[in-house]
Amino acid sequence: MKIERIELREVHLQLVAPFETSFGVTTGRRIILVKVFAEGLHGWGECTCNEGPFYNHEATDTAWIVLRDYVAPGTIGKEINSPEEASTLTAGIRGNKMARAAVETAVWDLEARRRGIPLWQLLGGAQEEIPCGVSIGLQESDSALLKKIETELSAGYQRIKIKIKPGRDYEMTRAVRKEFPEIRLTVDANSAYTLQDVEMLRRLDEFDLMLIEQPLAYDDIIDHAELQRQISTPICLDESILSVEDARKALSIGACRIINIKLGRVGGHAAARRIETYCRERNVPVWCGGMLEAGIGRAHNIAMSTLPGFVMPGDVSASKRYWKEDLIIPPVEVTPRGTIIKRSDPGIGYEVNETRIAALTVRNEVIS
Ligand code: OSB
Ligand code: MG
Repeated sequence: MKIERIELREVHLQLVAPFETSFGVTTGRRIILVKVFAEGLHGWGECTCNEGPFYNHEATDTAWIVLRDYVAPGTIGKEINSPEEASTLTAGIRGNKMARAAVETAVWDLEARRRGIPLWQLLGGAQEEIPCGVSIGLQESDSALLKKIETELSAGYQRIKIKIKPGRDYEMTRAVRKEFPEIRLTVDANSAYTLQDVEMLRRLDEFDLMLIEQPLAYDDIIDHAELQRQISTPICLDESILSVEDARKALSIGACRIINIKLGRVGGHAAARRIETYCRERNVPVWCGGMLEAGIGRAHNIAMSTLPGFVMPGDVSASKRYWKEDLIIPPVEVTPRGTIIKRSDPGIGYEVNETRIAALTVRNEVIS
């Protein structure tokens, strides 16, 4: 197969509620969608970078340039025998994996549609139902947070993740644990701490957390290994893991015991599956992280989460938690037991609402 042309679109979508982390507040998304064309068919991908370079180095505007000037020209017109080869074509690009993953994941969707099978099947996914958790941003007050958690638990979600940052950590987590003594609970610091904070981080051991996500620097594994020696709560790395090589190194020095896999951060389905396999063979649990994706990115996350190594509830939740109306039909829905049931339609398994996408598009460009 040869990709003949790639269409980029930027769409603007308001979140139903602001989402606050240790690195900032997001009220609306500026999302790049990618549509790849070959053999009279097409596939869809979503670039999962944030608006600004605060989660990692990528941002909507820089990703647009990397996609337009490097990823798309490097992909178009080249013969590939499988979707795995899509990322080989752009392997010369350093970093910018979210931009590269947008095209890579679109090629997987296209290949699945070409074969008339669902993407999860093409990837080798097996799980029928995906266990779901929610990621809850920092709230105005502890009582607002407790209320939010109550709502998500009533919806059936199997695991609650709360965001922490210096000054909003020990006491807040204690309040949550006191109110909900039995729930599966995790915390995510998005790199807000250093080894100077080891005392507070060790006190979080009191709360029987499933894991603490990326407490230290976004590009670190050495200090995480030191921290893991000093706390009993399992460390889960997010920002630090960009490849299976990173996973191997982090696990070999004991920097984490669990890995969060995000399609964009690692460069697409092929890399995500390599990490999943590496971890599964070593009994290291993985789960699917989220980047406040709209429907196309969400559908790709669901397909990936059917792989057998995804044994912990992911940050893959219902469309309505994010958007008044999603970009796919039907929206992603979660069962009362806190699962998403995979779909059997070809490709990502959801219909892309092109009318709605057209209405929300602020710029588009076709590269051929
Ligand atoms: O660290 O997991 C993270 C959102 C944006 C950037 C980073 C993260 C997150 C989330 C939200 O936690 C997960 C989601 O609901 O999509
Ligand atoms: Mg995280």
